[in-house]
Amino acid sequence: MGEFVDQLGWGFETRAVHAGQSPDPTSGAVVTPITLSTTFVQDGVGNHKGFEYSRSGNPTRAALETCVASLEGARHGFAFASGLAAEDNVLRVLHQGDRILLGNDAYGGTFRLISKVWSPLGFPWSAVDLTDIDALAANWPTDTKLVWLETPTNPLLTCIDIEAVAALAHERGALVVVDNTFATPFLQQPLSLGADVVVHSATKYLGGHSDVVGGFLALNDDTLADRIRFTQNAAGAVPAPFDCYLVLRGVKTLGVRMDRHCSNARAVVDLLLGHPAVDRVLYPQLPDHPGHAAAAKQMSDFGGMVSFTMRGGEAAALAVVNNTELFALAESLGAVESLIEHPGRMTHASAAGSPLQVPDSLVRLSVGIESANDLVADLAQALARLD
Ligand code: P1T
Repeated sequence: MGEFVDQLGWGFETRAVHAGQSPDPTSGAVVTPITLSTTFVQDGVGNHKGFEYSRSGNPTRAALETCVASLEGARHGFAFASGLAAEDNVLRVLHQGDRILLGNDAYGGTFRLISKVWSPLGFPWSAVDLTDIDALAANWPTDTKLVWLETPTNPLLTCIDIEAVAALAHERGALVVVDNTFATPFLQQPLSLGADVVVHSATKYLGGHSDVVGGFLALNDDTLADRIRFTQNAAGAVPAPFDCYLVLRGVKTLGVRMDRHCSNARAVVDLLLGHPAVDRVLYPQLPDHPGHAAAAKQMSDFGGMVSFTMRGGEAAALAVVNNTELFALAESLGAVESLIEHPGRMTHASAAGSPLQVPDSLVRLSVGIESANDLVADLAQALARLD
């Protein structure tokens, strides 16, 4: 279940629509059925059609797992009830005393999971600058067993050289987990760059419509996959069949949505770059952006997320997020509708006072797929209303 071997050499968009999905043999239905059954009949003990009980495996989930694994170029895919459930599951491959290195910019919930749930259980962690490979090599804690990296990061959009970090980590005996939520497999395939595990919040671009919470792990190593499969079933944080259907449906349009997210983001960046109220624009395509070279090397485009700091500090940032009309003030990202938020008070509030604290003048945009002109006009009016 959830295993993918690319026998046909299909392109990305073809796999997004078809991998793991073929017309239902009983009815001819073109769309993968939502199989609600929790249990599956056995002809004799242990003699079944591949499914026994829906926590262990479910046909709708298997279709999703096969499809997203194929997009990541992975042999194995595992779907979870949320991005954090997927993250929690991968951390369970560690043993007490194993150190986790976390990039010094990451989703606040990932920081919270590692520092407030796993650390008290005996898993030390350190926040590190993953953009400086020489410093990382020189200061490498010898008990490190896992490096957790996001690229681009949430919310500063710093890009990390996956190949360089993976080479160092493997030389020192540590696994590399890449959170590919912001880039998506359409723009970046971390396993091909040496990562061991890819993690997703499927709630974001994979689902793409702000109507489902989900998570995903993709990987190639068979032994590691056996451990993940075991804990997926044993700890049981699996998604419902309907949620799997929603993510599967979203994934079919991932490529076309990402193209529009990227071009709309560029239009928004052009507005922000010239604006007197804006201090710094953070977007991986900009030549002076931290990790621009890594992004140019490992991504096929630069994504739909844009962050910026305001010259007027936190007050100005809070005013802008209140002033937009089309950009909705809300947490989350990666869906068709544009969102705006204040990371310091919202998504990254749990990182306050930590090495992952974000600037209070920061605004984060998830640029949707609406008409670019309307998005630019909305931001322009929101900025113009500042005094
Ligand atoms: O929300 P959940 O599906 O559990 O995924 C957590 C998660 C993991 N990784 C990244 C990079 C994320 O951005 C998230 C969730 N992020 C938000 C809700 C947000 O607004 O940033």
